[in-house]
Amino acid sequence: MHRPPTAEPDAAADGALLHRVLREAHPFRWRISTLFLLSLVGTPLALLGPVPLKIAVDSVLGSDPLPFFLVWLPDSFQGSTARLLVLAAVLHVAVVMLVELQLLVTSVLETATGEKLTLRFQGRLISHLQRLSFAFHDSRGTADSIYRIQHDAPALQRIAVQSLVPIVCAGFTLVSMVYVMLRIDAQLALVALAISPFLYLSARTFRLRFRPSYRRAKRLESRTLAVVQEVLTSFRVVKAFGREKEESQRFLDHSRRSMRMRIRLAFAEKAFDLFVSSITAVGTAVVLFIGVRNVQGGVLSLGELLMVITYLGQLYTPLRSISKRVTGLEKHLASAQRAFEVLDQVPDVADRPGARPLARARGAIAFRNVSFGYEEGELVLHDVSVDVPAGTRLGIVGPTGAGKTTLVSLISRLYDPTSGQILLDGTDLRDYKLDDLRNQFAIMLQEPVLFSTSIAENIAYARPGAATEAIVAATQAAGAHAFISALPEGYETIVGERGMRLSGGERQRISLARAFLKDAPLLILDEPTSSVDVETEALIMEALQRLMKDRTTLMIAHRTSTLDACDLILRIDGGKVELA
Ligand code: DUT
Ligand code: MG
Repeated sequence: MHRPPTAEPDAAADGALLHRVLREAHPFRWRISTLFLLSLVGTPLALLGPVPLKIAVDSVLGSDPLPFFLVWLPDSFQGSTARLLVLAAVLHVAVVMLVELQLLVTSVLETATGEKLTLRFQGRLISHLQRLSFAFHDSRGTADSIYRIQHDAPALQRIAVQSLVPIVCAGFTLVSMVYVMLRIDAQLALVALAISPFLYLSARTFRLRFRPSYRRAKRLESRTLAVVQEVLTSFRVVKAFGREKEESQRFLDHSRRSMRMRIRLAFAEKAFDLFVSSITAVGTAVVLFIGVRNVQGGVLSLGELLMVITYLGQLYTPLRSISKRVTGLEKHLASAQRAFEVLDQVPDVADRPGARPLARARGAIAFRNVSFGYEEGELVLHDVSVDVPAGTRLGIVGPTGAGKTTLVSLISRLYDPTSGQILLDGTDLRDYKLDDLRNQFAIMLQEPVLFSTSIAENIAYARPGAATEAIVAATQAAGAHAFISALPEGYETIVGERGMRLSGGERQRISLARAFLKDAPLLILDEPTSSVDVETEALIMEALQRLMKDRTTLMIAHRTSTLDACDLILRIDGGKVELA
């Protein structure tokens, strides 16, 4: 159900995709319009480019009058060739500087707009990914999501800013160049334009031929990233089993495949460029041929021919850039589509319309005929009905794999039941606002997860901005203060990625301190003492006795010593549940 669509999209889908990109770019429409206008200024600037040369050749060396747009100059200019030469020289420098200035401003605005657009889109992706279910992440894998955010999302700016603006501008330049050329020499202009159908056809062929390859290249690259991620996050296991060589090999195998694909595509792109340039070169050659004949025949002045040739370059530049960018668009559309696929995933667990707020729950939990399975047709829990009055300390026992963790995951809505309902204080969990609901729980996971920051910040994760005194108090209550204080840097010790610089038992106690700090009405403890010795267990249980006071507690445990603290024992076996 979470597989990306495998069918390759057609041209209509490309249109829809483009439309969607433009909708994302809508908040930036003013910046993009400004960018567009700025880029358009490039056209008249480009038209001015060959004018100094024409003045020098036709008016300084020859005796033609100045071009029409310079007729306002005083007559003293018209008469003196020396002054005209200076004019041509100054004009040249001025035009070059204007062109460069325009390029500078355009490129800064382009980068700023593009980056902001991407950032906003990446923000949307990451918040959406966080709303998606575990089921989605389990089936898709984190590396693929990372790839989509980091490498696919920027395609939006490549399309909306770096492709569409230049394509439209090039279109304008093209039209004005055609107009200018037609005015100078209609025959030459038509000859020059005769190549455009070839360009169009070749661009089309290229797009159709390579569209699937771009999409495949993206898939290959994201899979390679998945291998890297897997190897590095399971580094300990890899080392412990001495499999470094095989893992490197696995990475290289994947990498090599995407490398080959990239080389093939790079070759195809450059071959296409070569083809486009050859076509325009043929156009230029034909114009040169006819143009020289026209000069010889006295139809065209030498200056005009030079100007035509220069303009021809400027006519072909937008033509070439349009064909290249249109083909480049294919690569970016492939990425954009992958990024949009993330947004198209509907969160399994979401706020119902009209969900109600919840300040602090009393803590009565009731399961009503709850069944749940991770996969369709494979139920882990069958028709569970249990009442847990507020303030109960419920111990949960059962063989491994029975569904204990699953049961408590349902209570904090990490998953929703396949059928039946779970009530908190008499109301279906799904009728509460999700954020409010999750705030009611302090959860201590079976495998404590820490972030690669200081111990203090890890504890404060339960309540961002908590005062140091509160953190220390929670830590003392959790029986972790002693070992933390003994560390050289105390609470400021950086725990390493996923807390790897601490022992299992140390991590468990930090996680317990989090639960103390959170001070939530419901407490969920998944084997809180599984990684500690008997002595520490006694310490933690003593701390827990205090924490469990006046809270509804669900504690998964195996040892009877731990379960002694509970009022009620729930036994899970074979998906069935019974109170003992
Ligand atoms: N299961 C899945 N997908 C998951 C998690 C678990 O299919 O994401 C399966 C594995 C197992 C069953 O659900 O067959 C119950 O798993 P759970 O983690 O709830 O078992 P447990 O009672 O907590 O076992 P343990 O004592 O080993 O923690
Ligand atoms: Mg478990």
